[in-house]
Amino acid sequence: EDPEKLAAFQARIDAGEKIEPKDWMPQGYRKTLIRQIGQHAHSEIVGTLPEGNWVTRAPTLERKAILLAKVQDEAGHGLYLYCAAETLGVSRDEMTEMLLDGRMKYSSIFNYPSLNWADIGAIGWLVDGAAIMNQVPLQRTSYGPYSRAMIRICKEESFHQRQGYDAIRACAEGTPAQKKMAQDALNRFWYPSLMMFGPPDGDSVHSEQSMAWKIKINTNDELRQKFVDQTVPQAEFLGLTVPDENLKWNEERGHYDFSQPDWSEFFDVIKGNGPCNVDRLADRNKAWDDGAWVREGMLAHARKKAAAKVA
Ligand code: FAQ
Repeated sequence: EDPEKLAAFQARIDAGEKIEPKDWMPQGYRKTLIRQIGQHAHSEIVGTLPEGNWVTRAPTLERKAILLAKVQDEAGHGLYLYCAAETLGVSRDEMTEMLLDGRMKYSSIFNYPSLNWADIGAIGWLVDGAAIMNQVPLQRTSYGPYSRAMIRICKEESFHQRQGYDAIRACAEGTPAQKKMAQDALNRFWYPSLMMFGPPDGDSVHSEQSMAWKIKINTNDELRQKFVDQTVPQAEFLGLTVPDENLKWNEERGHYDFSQPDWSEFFDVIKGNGPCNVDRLADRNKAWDDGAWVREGMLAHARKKAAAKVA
C-alpha cells in the first residue's frame, strides 16, 4: 500500500477524525473491522439463544415482558451491527455464511448454558455488564458507522444490565433455595464473563494494531480490571461471594487483585469445543435454513417489481 496514503490515514486517526465508508483505508483496517464488527453482530444474535431459552419459563408476566424486550433489543443490535459491517463491502449473507460454517467467531460467553432462572439475572448483570464495559469506549472508535451504532446500543445495554441486576437481587433476597440459585449462577458465570474481554494482553494478537488505529480504545486486561473493580462491590451488596479465593483489594494499586480464568478453557471454547458450541451453531443453521423461503419470496417479489418498473 502507498506509504503516503498510509501516513495520511494514520494522521487522520491521530487527529481523532472519524473514518467514513467512502474514505480510503488500509486493507488491514477494513479487514479488522469486518472481523470485529461481524463477530460482535454474530454475538448479539447468538446471544439471544441462552436467554430465549427462558422466555417461556420466566417466573412472572412482568419478568417475561422485560426479558422479551431485552431479547428483541439484542436482535436489533445484531442488525445495526450487520449494517455497519456492510458499509465495509461485505454482505450480511456472506457474514452469516461465515458464522454458520465456523469461519467467523462469536463471543465465547454464549457457549455456556443457562440452567436456571438466576442465570438470566447473572447474564444481564455480568454479561451485559462486561459488554457495556467494552462498548462504552467503542463509542469513540475511529470508524464512524461502528461508533454511531455503539451509542444507541450502549443505552439499551444499560437497561439490560439493570434488569439483570434486579432479577438476581430478587433471587439473592429470596428464600434460601433462591439465594443458592443466585450464588450458583455467579459461580458459573464469573470466569466466563472475565473471558469476554479476550485473552491476556500478552496473547492478544490484534490489540497493538487495533489500538494504533483506534479501533480498540483499551487493552483486554485494562477492561477486565475495570469490570472486576466495578462488579465486586455489586456482589457484596447482593450478599453473594465471588468464586475467587485470591480476590483482594490492593490499596497500593487502587484495584482488586483477582485470579485469571482458565485460559486453556477459553481457547478450547473459541475453537468450537465449549459446552454449547454445537447446539448454538445447529440452532443458527436451522433458523437460516427455515428462513430460506422468506428470503427467496422477497427476492422474487423485488425482481418482479424491478421488471415492472423497466416495462
Ligand atoms: N470470544 O487479539 P484478540 C454482546 C478471539 S457482547 C470469542 O485480543 P481482538 C451483548 C479474537 O477474535 C459480546 N473470541 O482479539 C449481549 C481473536 O481471534 P481471530 C460481543 C474471542 O478482536 C449481552 C483471538 O481471540 N462483544 O454480545 C474472544 O483484538 C447479553 C485473539 O484475541 C464484542 O464483540 C471472545 N470473548 O479483541 C448480547 C465487542 N476474545 O479473530 C446478548 C467487540 C478474543 O483472530 C446477551 N469486540 N477472541 O480468529 C471487541 O472488543 C474485541 O473483538 C475483543 C477481542 C475484545 C472481544
